[in-house]
Amino acid sequence: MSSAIRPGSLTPLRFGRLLLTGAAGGLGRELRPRLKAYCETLRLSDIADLGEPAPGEDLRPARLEDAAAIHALLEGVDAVVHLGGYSVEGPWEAILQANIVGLFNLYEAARKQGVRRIVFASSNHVTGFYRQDEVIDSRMPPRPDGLYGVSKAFGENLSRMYFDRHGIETVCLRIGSSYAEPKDRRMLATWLSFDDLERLVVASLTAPQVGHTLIFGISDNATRWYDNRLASHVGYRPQDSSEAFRASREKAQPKLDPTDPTVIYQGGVFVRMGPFD
Ligand code: 15L
Repeated sequence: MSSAIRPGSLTPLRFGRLLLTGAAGGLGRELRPRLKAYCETLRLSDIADLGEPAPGEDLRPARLEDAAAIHALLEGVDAVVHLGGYSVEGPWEAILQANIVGLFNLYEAARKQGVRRIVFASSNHVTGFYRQDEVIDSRMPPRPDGLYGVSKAFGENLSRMYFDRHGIETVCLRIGSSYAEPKDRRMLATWLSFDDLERLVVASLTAPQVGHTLIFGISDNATRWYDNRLASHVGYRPQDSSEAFRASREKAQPKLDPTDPTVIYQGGVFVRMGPFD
């Protein structure tokens, strides 16, 4: 990891070349302009259109299931923010290729190319079958709420193995609901503002030692389902809260059915999604 001060800037350069996958997705588009301040070159990859490169950007379209392409993608990279993959519940084959085969390809490429730090977009759906009246931390066993959650639990285990066997550090972000605003009452607990997303990713990239860490990606919300005390070494300090939206979201959803599984469990509607008809 090279460190230098960009001439005329107070922002210290932390990386020569930083790779952001899934750069054309919702969160990728938010992070793309924000991560530029932390590297000399920001390499961007996705299967969707990445538009035109801005100064300091290196566009590299690639399919995660293409091992040779992913090997080349990681050449010369100092660290990876991996948002790429299938990001919701869906058909098993699509999830298998992007989130299982694709993640193996990414970690094999990291091992062979000498990449030593990865920030992996996991999800709250790894633990979606815990109840909304429970507070969980990273010691609790996974309780994935669907095939997407299972694939993210696989990613957390794969990255754990690559740390234990090969010393590649990973912070697994169990991202809640990262949008401009919380969309419903459930998101009063799961919301992650875009500014806090940036804080979380940068802390995960720059913390001196992370080993293999699981951290819940949430803002400083009053409704607490997640306890991040075991990840305090990451140094993530959220500054936003969903409280500002409570009145409007509770007004929009005044009554919740306490027998509805999407109200009982933290995964919300994901607990009844998936190809299980
Ligand atoms: C996720 O992991 C999804 O990627 C995102 O689109 C939201 O559905 C989020 O979970 C959520 O639980 O709100």
